[in-house]
Amino acid sequence: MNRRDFFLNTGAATLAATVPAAALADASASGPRRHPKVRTLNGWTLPFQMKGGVKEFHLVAEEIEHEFAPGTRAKCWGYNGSTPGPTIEVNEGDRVRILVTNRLPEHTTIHWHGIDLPSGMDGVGGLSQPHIKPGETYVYEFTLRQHGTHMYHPHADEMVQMAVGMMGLLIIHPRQAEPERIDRDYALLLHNWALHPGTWRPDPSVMTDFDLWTFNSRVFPAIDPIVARSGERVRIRIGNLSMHDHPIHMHGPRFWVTGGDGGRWPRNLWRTEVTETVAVGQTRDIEFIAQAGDWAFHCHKSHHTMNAMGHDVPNTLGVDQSGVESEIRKLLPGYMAMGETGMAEHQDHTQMGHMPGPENTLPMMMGVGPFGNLEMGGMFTVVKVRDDLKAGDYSDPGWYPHPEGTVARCISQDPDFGSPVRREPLPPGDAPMNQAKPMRHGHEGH
Ligand SMILES: [Cu+2]
Repeated sequence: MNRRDFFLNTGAATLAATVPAAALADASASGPRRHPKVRTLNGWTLPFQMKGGVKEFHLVAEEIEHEFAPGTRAKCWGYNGSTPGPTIEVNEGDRVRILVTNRLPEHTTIHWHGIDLPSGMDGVGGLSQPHIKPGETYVYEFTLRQHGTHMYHPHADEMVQMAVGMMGLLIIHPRQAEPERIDRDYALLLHNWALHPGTWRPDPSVMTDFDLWTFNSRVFPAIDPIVARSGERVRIRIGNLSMHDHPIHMHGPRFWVTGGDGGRWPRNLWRTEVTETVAVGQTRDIEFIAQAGDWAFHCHKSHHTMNAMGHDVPNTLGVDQSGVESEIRKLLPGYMAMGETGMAEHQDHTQMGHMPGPENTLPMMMGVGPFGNLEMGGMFTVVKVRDDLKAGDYSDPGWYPHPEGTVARCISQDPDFGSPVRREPLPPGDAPMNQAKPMRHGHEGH
């Protein structure tokens, strides 16, 4: 049995012996807390005041200046100074009162997505309540009769207000302790933004072709890592209020899909997966036993791990542009022919300052790791698991120190190396591609 199977088969038993005592001792108003506090990547949790047995929260809908990553900011709308708004973390059985003050230039409401509540508290402007006009404060009050990963967002001029960042997470812990103890509980909200290159305000009219794809309104490498100690049980809660479905993929250990909008599923409904699609308007919880290493965690739609790029450019892959570049430069000074051998050179150019992009616009690819460029942006972060972390230590442990002999390495630089079995090439056809020059090996520079 290898290490991975060992953990998958005996994870719960292993953990029982390693439960950090600090997590058990943490007490809340409704008795001893058997779960760690949810950690919203790059985000925060809204404090409340206890008033006559009711947990009272106060959300403020307002315009904010938001940073997607150093180098790109925008005028967005959010709650209490941030997008996504602060996470509301409560317990099943709690009575909550949520004040909502509108400091936007137009009316709004808040819909408590997936919450079982009186119809008049559901927050659909015009249907279940009057709109909250600029300057007004409304109050919502209900008792939580469920648990799970939920969300909140406006239900008034929804297309605009969500496109510019108005959303947040609402997480309800179950009344009963969960049978498999969670050691670390992370949460993130998926979104997309049409922040066109050189502009400062997301464009709400875009339906599919977005510039930025975000975890909690941040793009890689400005997204916090997901940190854990080997053997810990980690939950990641993922909500999606974007315009696309996102197949969220994790490298390393397989995970179980253990719940979603409906709360934690009975164990016989759990699925072992390596990718789980989180559809628009859905939430999914995944759990895994942490395994030492640096593991990529990202949306598997490859355009969703890129930042701003043109989507209607001609395909230059395999096109020899050597004669064209100087001609185009007469019309477009600084034009750089790219893409003949692929797009990887893009990050080299932007990092060397050869290709300054439009103002307020991130390069398409970013992130530098211990072995070079990661060529990623958007919905990407790293699950960093170490053997020697303290319980509750969430600080970035740096890059993984791979044990000797466990890193893929170069053994030849000769393209004719060895005698791999290859299929016979197709006989020449009539297509004009066979008259074109063959693609050159390597990168000969510009
Ligand atoms: Cu995606």
